[in-house]
Amino acid sequence: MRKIALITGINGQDGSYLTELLLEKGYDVHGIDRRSSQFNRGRIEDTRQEAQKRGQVFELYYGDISDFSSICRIFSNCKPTEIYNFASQSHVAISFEEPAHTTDVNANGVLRLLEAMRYFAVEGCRFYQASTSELFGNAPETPQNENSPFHPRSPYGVAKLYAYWIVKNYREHYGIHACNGILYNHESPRRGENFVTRKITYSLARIKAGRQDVLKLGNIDAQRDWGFAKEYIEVMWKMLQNEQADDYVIATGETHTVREFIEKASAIAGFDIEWEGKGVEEKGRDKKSGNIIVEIDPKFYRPEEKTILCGDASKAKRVLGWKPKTTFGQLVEMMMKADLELIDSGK
Ligand code: NAP
Ligand code: F7E
Repeated sequence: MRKIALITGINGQDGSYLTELLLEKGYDVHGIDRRSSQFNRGRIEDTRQEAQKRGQVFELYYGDISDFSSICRIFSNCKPTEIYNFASQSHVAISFEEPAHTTDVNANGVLRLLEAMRYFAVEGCRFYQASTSELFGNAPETPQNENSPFHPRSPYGVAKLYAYWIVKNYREHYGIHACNGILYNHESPRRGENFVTRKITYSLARIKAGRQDVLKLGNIDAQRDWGFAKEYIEVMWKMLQNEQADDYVIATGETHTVREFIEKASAIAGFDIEWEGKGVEEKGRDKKSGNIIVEIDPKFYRPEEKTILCGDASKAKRVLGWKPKTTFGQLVEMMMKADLELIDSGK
């Protein structure tokens, strides 16, 4: 049978890596492209041109998962055999600024996709939902696994919790092959510039080039379980190939602080950082130049993050044979070097 994938959020970090993987595997790829005032296909445009040269199917459709009519039109046009839902207002801090929009896209959007699937998708079509460690929020235990209690702490986490349950319900009630990938933070040189890892590497590269003075951050003692996005994509595909649909925690099992990320990245960028002061007054000074390059700005603080979000991915290892390979140090180096090159190239 021809494999036809539909990817929502195809222009995002994960959508772009999954597109490459599925084209390599010989899939026809269709993607939902949300209209914006500027051309926003930067992460996938080269791949699209190359796929078209090879004669592979790679189609984009304007649509939005808050618009049921657009979903129905796209489903009936491309008749997917696998659907990967990445479309989301994906920024946790911004979900406090746009709670209703976040809920409409991240919760109701998933319901719309599942409903459209019942009526327009081909028999046996499979569904992947981009779920998140933010479901755990203030969970009482670390590390978290598939059985840990949920306690989301943001409009983003609450909306994703609805999505998690509706996916599970459609699986149990209608027998749809639908999986929740409960993914911890995953990063890459393609990460959006307002997530903390990319904000650090992009800003340090700009400071190095004399195009920015200071990097302003919130809580630099916050800890995260950071993996490499390209490796996390592979396991999403594996989930949909497995006969039994299920939910999986995907993580490295290690946490690091934002501070550690800054220290490693700044060393690669050629800075020699030392910390002075405490709390909001803390600053990072480059010993070589004497310049302050990191400052704290309470604007970027989040509501208290008590629990250490760290995942136990042993079920994915046991059932799907997946484990992460890229270390924290390699991830920081890859991202820092990519941004130094990007800024250097003047693009
Ligand atoms: P991302 O780079 O922010 O991509 C999100 C994509 O969703 C973008 O292409 C965006 O379109 C699209 N989108 C937003 N609202 C939409 C709407 N109403 N209709 C259609 N498309 C819409 O996020 P990512 O890092 O690739 O993450 C992919 C998914 O995994 C997201 O659902 C995220 O919540 C979830 N997740 C991510 C992580 C992580 O660490 N990366 C961890 C756990 C879960 P534009 O390009 O037009 O903005
Ligand atoms: O924050 C701290 C902040 O915005 C990471 C999304 O992909 O992963 C991501 O959500 C940490 C937090 O990612 C700044 O307080 C300090 O503790 O990079 P982030 P996130 O909120 O963990 C989850 C799994 C998802 O599902 C989401 O879609 O860094 N932090 N200072 C900062 N964070 C940001 N953004 N900016 C700062 O200045």
